[in-house]
Amino acid sequence: MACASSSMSTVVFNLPRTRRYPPIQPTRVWPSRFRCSAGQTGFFTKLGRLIKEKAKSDVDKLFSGFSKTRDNLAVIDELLLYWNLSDTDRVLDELEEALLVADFGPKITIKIVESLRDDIYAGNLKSGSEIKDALKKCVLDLVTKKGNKTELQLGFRKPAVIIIVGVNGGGKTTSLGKLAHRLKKEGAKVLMAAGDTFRAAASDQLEIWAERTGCEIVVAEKEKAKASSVLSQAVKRGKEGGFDVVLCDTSGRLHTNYSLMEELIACKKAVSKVVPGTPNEILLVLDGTTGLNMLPQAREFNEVVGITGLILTKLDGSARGGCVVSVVDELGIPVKFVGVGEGVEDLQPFDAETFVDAIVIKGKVKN
Ligand SMILES: Nc1nc2c(ncn2[C@@H]2O[C@H](COP(=O)(O)OP(=O)(O)O)[C@@H](O)[C@H]2O)c(=O)[nH]1
Ligand SMILES: [Mg+2]
Repeated sequence: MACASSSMSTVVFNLPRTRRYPPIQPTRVWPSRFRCSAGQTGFFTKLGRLIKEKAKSDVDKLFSGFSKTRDNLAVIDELLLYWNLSDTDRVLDELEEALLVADFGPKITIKIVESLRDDIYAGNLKSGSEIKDALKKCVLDLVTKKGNKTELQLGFRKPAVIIIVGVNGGGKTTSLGKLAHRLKKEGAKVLMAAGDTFRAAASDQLEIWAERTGCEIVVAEKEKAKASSVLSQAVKRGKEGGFDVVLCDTSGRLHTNYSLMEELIACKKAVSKVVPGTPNEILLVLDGTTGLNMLPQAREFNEVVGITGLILTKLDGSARGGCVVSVVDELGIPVKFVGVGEGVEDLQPFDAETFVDAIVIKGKVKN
């Protein structure tokens, strides 16, 4: 096992971990013309785009992931099926309630309902199905207007660095593992960095994901190592070992804990010293089951470290999928992935149109 001391005498890293992890399934080999080498800009752009395109072809997962939210909104179809002009106010009141229950939030809900009311009374919407289409368009506009950069932006230098941040238990480590799987499937060479040095079990959990996905991992040998040192060593290893992407896990932290939030700034600086321009992405993991309660923490994380994208997890267990719309509208940060289960395939690239279909498609409104 090759060992290297970090600049801190107390911390020893395994570089690289010599255990060989069998991949859970054969990885697809990237055609050689797409192969990444430093300075070749096309690879990362294609990687981001390809991962995003999969979202359109893999809609079933997204549909089942949002089934609880869709069930919540199914009442809209019933309402619109029997809509007529004299019934408008009652129907819109009920629509308002359905949107609030699905956690669209009061601001967005009022925006949507009032826009529909104006269009109905102006004579622009004349049937239930026209109202439903207008509703879908309204939601789509809201998610795309402020958050349209849903593809991973990995820059052009190798390795690209992604840091995953968020509160405890939100799904950071799990999402990192699933993301590694996606990137590997597209032919990227992925290194994991166990930057959650707070809990002893945290790096063990990430090691299991390394094993499942066939990735190499950098861990601190001693407990309570500085996260910034671990990440810095990992990015060095990534650079020397010809890795395409380094995925950095971090400890869960409350957005109200100032010193822990400062640690994230140190992590950011540490990786940018090794590869200028990194981290390319700082992805904030938000637990979808908390609905709109996630907004204050997202704001704080964004102010301290500058979040480039969101991963909304556990949407499979939540009927509050409408919060996606409010989060994007309030923060102006794109949702890049959604977690729809605990399996390795259960991280879906976020696609706005598929999302809107997944939450409000149910049945056809005829009139
Ligand atoms: N149902 C479901 N569970 C998830 C999802 N993402 C994570 N989890 C579970 O949430 C729990 C906490 O996840 P973990 O990755 O350890 O959170 P961390 O503390 O932020 O690193 C674990 O039991 C995960 O399996 C998801 O998208 N759906
Ligand atoms: Mg974790």
